[in-house]
Amino acid sequence: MTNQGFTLSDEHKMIRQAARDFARNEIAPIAAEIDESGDFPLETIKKMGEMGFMGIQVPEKYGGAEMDTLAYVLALEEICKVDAAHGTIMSVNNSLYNYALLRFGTEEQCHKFMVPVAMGEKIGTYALTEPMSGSDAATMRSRAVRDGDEYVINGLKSWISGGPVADYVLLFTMTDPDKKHRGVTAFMIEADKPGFVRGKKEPKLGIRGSATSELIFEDYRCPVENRLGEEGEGFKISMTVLDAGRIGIASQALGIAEAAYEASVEYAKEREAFGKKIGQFQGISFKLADMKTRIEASRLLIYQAAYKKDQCLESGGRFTLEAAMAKLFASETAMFCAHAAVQIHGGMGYSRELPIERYFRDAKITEIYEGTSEIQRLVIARLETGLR
Ligand code: COS
Repeated sequence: MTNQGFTLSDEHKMIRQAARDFARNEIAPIAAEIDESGDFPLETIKKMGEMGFMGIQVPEKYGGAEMDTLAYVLALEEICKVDAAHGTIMSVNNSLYNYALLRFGTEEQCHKFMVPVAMGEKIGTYALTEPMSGSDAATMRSRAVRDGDEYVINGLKSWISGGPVADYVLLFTMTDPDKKHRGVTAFMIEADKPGFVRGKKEPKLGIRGSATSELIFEDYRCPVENRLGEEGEGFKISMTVLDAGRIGIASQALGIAEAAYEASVEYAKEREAFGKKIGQFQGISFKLADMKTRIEASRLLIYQAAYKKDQCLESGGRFTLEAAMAKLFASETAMFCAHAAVQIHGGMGYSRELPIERYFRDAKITEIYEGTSEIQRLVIARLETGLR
């Protein structure tokens, strides 16, 4: 959505087409391969950086494409339509990592930590979750203790996207456990420093190319100048940034849903049973109608959230509600469409010869990470009723 209502600008159409072409030419040939191997696609991510996809909203002075959130969601949707694993990497780097630096980083921090990530030369990631702290994000056990001009960090982070390869990590950890969520502080971590250890790589159902691992901190010494924001501001930073991340995940879900839908339409028009195209049976055609309707509803929620986010950049307000609604609806749509696509394709939907089963496996995570569907419902209901 832009000032021109539902019409996309030429710039928006251009980035969407560029992402579509890139996904078809560069990502499609390796999508099944990285799903099988679980290898992080460093080469294509570098090329995506060169295309401007790793810093879409980052100002040009920091090596980015300096476009708006709508441009970001349009490009991300196209990438995810072909491969959700590349989409996760793009989403984490753009809307969790870069956005945090843009909102809360100093000039020096932006130059040091954001420029190489926006250009696709380095990988950034976001580390909030711990083994005993997922939805209840404020209960983390990792600690940072101030020692002169440094903090000494110890603890374990889990389920970190890009953990096996990340060069920089936006880490949330406790500096004052007595203050609960107000005792969380954010730090920019450099992976090549002593005390940073990559832990076990997670064997996963889907988005397997976006490798995920634990990160272990063993007396890691972080200079004070690498603290993001003030002591105790970390929880708010983590939540503010997750609002942006949720718009990215919603777009990822939309891309997966569309891929599942388009394949299903083609199959319904080709495959015959009982002397008819299967799309002529209501059992199939009504599924297609429901898929299409939910996809378009998701798109509108995502565009609304993107628009609100850009408005908030100027006004300083929050887009928590819009982001949560977009993520909730789009992720459940992705699961609905992937489920229907497998059913429409029958045995072929279950076979690894087609990407349908991959869409099904990839869709599930969108209902879990960056806030489960249950957390999105909780956020929406709390904001609407004021009750807790
Ligand atoms: N933007 C800015 N600030 C926010 C915020 C947001 N979206 N959400 C909460 N806050 C602030 C609140 O305003 C409150 O501030 P004060 O310190 O001034 O009181 C503070 O954060 C604590 O908020 P709240 O009391 O609502 O925290 P809860 O512990 O009840 O938890 C939920 C809130 C459950 C919504 C939060 O923990 C959450 O989103 N959990 C899911 C985490 C997640 O998505 N994990 C995935 C990690 S990435 S894969």
